[in-house]
Amino acid sequence: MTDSVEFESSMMSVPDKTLLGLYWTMLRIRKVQLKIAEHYHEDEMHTPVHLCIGQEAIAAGVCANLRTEDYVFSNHRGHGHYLAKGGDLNALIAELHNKEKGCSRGRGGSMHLIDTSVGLLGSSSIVGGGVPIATGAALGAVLRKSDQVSVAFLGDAATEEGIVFESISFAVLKQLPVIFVCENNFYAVYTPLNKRQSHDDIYRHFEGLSIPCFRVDGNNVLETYSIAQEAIERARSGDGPSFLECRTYRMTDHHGGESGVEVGYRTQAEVDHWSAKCPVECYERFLIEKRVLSFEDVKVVGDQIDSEIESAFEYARSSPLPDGDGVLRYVMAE
Ligand SMILES: Cc1ncc(C[n+]2csc(CCOP(=O)(O)OP(=O)(O)O)c2C)c(N)n1
Ligand SMILES: [Mg+2]
Repeated sequence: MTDSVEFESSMMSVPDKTLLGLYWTMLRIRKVQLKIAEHYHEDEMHTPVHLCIGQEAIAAGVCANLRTEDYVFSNHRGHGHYLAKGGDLNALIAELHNKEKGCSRGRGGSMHLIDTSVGLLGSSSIVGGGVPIATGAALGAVLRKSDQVSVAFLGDAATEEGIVFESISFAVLKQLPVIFVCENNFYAVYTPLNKRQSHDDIYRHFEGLSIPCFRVDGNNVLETYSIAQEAIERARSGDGPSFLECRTYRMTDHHGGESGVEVGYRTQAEVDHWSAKCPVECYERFLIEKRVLSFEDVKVVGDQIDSEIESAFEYARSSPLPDGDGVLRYVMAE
C-alpha cells in the first residue's frame, strides 16, 4: 500500500513509457536540487537559489503534456520547470556559477532561466511577472494561427498580484490557449497562506471570471499529469484557458538548502507531515508495487542521473566567467 498519495485512480490508460518518463523527470529534478544544496555553501554559485524540492511533480506532470514548441514561462523557483521542459542541464549549472556558457550567459543567475530551443522563453523574478508574458505569448500563437499553447507557472503569493487577475480576465475574453499553473506551497517567503488570505481555496478566486478552475494534488504526479492533459488539450483545440491550483509544499527554506524550521516560521511537525507525501518517494514506491519499476532500475537510473549531474558541475566549474570588458553586455543596468 502506498500511504499518503493515491495514484491508482489516475494511472488508467497512462502507458508505461510515460509512467517511467515522469519518474525520471522528477528524480532528475530532485537530484539536481540536492546537488545544488550540497555545494551551495562553497560560495561558487553567486546567486540566490530557490529550490523546488517537494514540488517536482507539478513541473513534471504539466510539461510531460507539452510539445517542444509550446511555451513555458517560469518564476524565481524555476529549476524544475526549466528541466521538465527540456532545458539544457549544463547551461543551468553554468548559469548558477555565473559562467558565460550559462543559459543567461551567467548574467541572470537562478531566477532568470531561459532555453528558447525548447520553448522555455524565460523566467521572471518579479512575483507574477511571467503571467502576462505567457498570456501575450498565447495571443501571439493565436494571431499566427499556430496551435502552440502557453503555460505560466506561478506561486500562491503571485495570485495576490493584480496583474494575474488582469491576465486571466484578458485570456478568458480572448479565449487564449494559456494554462495558469499555480503551485500552492502555502507560503510567501515566511508568511503562511492563512495569514494572508481568509480562505485556502485559491482555485475558486478566479471562477467568477468564467475560467475552468481545478484543485489538484500537486504531490501526485499522475493526477497533475491527467488534469493538465485535459487543460492543455482544451487550450490547443481553441476552447480557451484553464487555471490549476496544485497543492504542494517546498521541503527546503524559501531559498537555500536549509529546512526553514530553524528560522521559526514553520514547525518540524509540519515538515514531517509533508515529507510523508514526498512526490518522488511515494511515486517510486507505487511504480515498484505495480512492477513498472524494479529496485535494480531505481539504482541504474539514479546512477545515470548522478553521473550526468557530476559532469554538469565539472562543465560549469571549468568554463570561463564572462570576460572583464564584456561583463556589462546584455544587462540593462550599469
Ligand atoms: C512584485 C514582487 N514583490 C515581492 C517580491 C519579493 N518576493 C520574492 S519571492 C516572494 C514570495 C513568492 O511566493 P510565491 O509566489 O508563493 O512563490 P514561492 O516562493 O512560494 O514558490 C516574494 C514576496 C518580488 N520578487 N516581486
Ligand atoms: Mg508560495
